[in-house]
Amino acid sequence: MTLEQAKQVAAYRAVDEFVTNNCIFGVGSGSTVVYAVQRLAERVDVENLKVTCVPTSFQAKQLIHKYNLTLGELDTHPNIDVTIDGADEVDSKMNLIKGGGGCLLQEKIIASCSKKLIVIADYTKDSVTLGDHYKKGIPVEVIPMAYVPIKNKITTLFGGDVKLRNAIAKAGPVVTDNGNFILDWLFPNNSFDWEEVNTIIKLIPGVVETGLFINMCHKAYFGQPEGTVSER
Ligand code: ABF
Repeated sequence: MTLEQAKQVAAYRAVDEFVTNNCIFGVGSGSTVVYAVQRLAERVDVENLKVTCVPTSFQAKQLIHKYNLTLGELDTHPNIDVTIDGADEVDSKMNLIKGGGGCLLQEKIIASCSKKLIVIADYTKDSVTLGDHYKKGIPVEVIPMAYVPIKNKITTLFGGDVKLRNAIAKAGPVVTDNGNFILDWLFPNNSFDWEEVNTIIKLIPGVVETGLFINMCHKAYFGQPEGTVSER
């Protein structure tokens, strides 16, 4: 089984368990979520479900349109029943690193408005501690004019290295859906209290959001190499 198939089985399981008629559904971002939206579209078609989809990114909004699903927004649907989203890493305490795809701010806003956040991922995202497998660090979305002082403050406070994320095949930094930059903090060890780290980084002026999702994830599904799905 390929990694793509592992993503697909996790996504299908989550949609089948958590999406119900008349629910308000938060649509995550990334490649695994594409399978969740495909499955949702099948179910809407076959079961005639009514589901309102609130996107976490421009990509998610495009997916909602592509599959002719009903688009909602927080202005009209501020209480979301369930959000299904990907992650870059999940630790044994259900702490998440998210934002490898650059959509962490809207993902966190939508997660914070959801009764349940369900993570879908392949088995490579399943870790005991953050950093076991994911080596690209913790994303931090920042106001562009402040990226250098924020970078310096994070390394002074916690060590490690902080890199401004650059766009692939294009000169210049990645610009998020919200017009901000992303810093990736390559943390020096995995013995941090992540809740404390998240609070401290968020208090630095110019930081908009971090990719640390603490105490937000209700359940995670990991597609396995042999085609099964493990859950936590
Ligand atoms: C989003 O997409 C992000 O928070 C995370 O960075 C990424 C996971 O992508 P994929 O499903 O492609 O691994 O959920």
